[in-house]
Amino acid sequence: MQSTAQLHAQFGIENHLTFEIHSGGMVVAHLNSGKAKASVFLYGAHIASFCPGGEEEVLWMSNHTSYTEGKPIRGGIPLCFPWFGAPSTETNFPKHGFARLMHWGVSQTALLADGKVQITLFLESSDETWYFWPHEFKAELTISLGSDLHSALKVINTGTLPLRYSAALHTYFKVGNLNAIAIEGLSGTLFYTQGSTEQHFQTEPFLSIDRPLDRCYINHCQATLIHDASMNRTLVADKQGSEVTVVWNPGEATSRLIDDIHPNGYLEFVCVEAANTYDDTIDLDPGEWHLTAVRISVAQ
Ligand code: TA6
Repeated sequence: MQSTAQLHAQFGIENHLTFEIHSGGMVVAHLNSGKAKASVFLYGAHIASFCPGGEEEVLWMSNHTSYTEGKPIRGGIPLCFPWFGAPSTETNFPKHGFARLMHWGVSQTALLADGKVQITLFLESSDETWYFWPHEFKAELTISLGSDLHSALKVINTGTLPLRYSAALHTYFKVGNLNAIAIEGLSGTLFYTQGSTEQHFQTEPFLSIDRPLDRCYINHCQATLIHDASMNRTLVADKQGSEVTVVWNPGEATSRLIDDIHPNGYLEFVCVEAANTYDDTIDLDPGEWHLTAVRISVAQ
């Protein structure tokens, strides 16, 4: 692992990109495009903050997340790879894959001609990943920050055999009051409820969340808009390379059982996730790659 001094020397960009050690001991990169700020932990390639100029924070972070290795960070954008949900092999393997529990390296940073600040983090197959998943791969997360935040996960099959994976950019959007939001963009779409194989169809133009919800919308490629009346703003998640959108909020009872969600924290977020799962699980032949991306913005 590189020290923050080494990272600064090799990848720092004056006034735009700095590295520091977070109070929990993890390295965090701070991006500033002049139009927005964002932070990403190298542990898990975990985006923890996105704040467009003049706006409040867009991503929710739990006050109770521990920032300790071996435990996923709660909030922001956890990166689920190479499986989404429960492991299909060993039941003691981590839920949502191992990528969010590993240190990622930095491979490049740039200040682009259009003023965007970019950082690419990477994770490659190693003895540690082979223990969980016997495949040769390289995963890269490229974050580009202008006035919006673009996050793109590229997975490359670097081996000689085919591989299959599922993934998600598991975004926790910060909302003023869960009960006062209306989610647009899911109407006319089939969905599964977590743990069930029964399909449902959403007819309502807007989804309100007045109960625990864990849905996987399938064949869904369009943008999702979160209208938040209490914060007087609309958040937009527009994605590429993902045909499943997961919408999740645990509700009060389940959230009380999740030790790293602070009391009543469930009222402050909704997860809208760009996923590759169900029929959109990704198969890669040797040398092939796939990109899953989401652009997050505040509607003007
Ligand atoms: O994406 C929804 C989901 O799979 C839910 O079922 C819920 O468990 C959530 O992810 C959070 O998972 P985590 O492992 O981060 O607690």
